[in-house]
Amino acid sequence: MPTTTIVYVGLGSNLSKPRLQVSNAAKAIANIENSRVCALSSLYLSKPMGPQDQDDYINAVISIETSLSALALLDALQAIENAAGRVRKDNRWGARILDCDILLYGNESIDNARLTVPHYGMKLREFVLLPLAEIATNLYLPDGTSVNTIANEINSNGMVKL
Ligand code: A4P
Ligand code: MG
Repeated sequence: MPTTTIVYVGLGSNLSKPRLQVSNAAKAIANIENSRVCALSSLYLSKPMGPQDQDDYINAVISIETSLSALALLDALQAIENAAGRVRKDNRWGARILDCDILLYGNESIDNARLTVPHYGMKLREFVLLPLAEIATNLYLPDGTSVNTIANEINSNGMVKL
């Protein structure tokens, strides 16, 4: 029995029917090899972080149990983004069809050219923390931070749970 790891993935979309994009992404993630879905949060409607001349986002967090390495999982998630029609542009934090970010890979801290885990922005984003706290009661980050504590403290910024 290979070792498995619990992974949390943040999903976001604000183009091309975002609700459908996020639910299709969850279905595609359920089909990743050597992995199974543990939980999917509600969908949330959030104000854009970054440039304001873009539509609101649909966000969610999904947890999976996987025996894939973090980089193999990143490859699988990027293939799902590409299949959804994601075009990578230079405009930081601009509109996108689908973003799949690895938030947490077990209790590991990873920092290499392709991957930074925990995700660099997760502690500051209501559209990550609130869906994460919904499906991960009593979760702690590798640095010992309680997800519930920071989720309770963050400004929800008008985000709506759908
Ligand atoms: N990469 C490094 N670490 C990771 C990780 N933990 N998970 C690398 C996934 N990828 C990671 O990613 C660029 C490179 O980051 C990848 O090739 C991978 O090797 P990308 O998806 O092409 O770029 P990006 O997501 O546009 O960049 P960035 O700066 O990470 O964007 P953010 O920070 O994700 O912000 N507002 C709302 N309300 N909701 C949103 O979801 N999202 C963004 C994007 C902006 N505003 C938003 C939202
Ligand atoms: Mg991304």
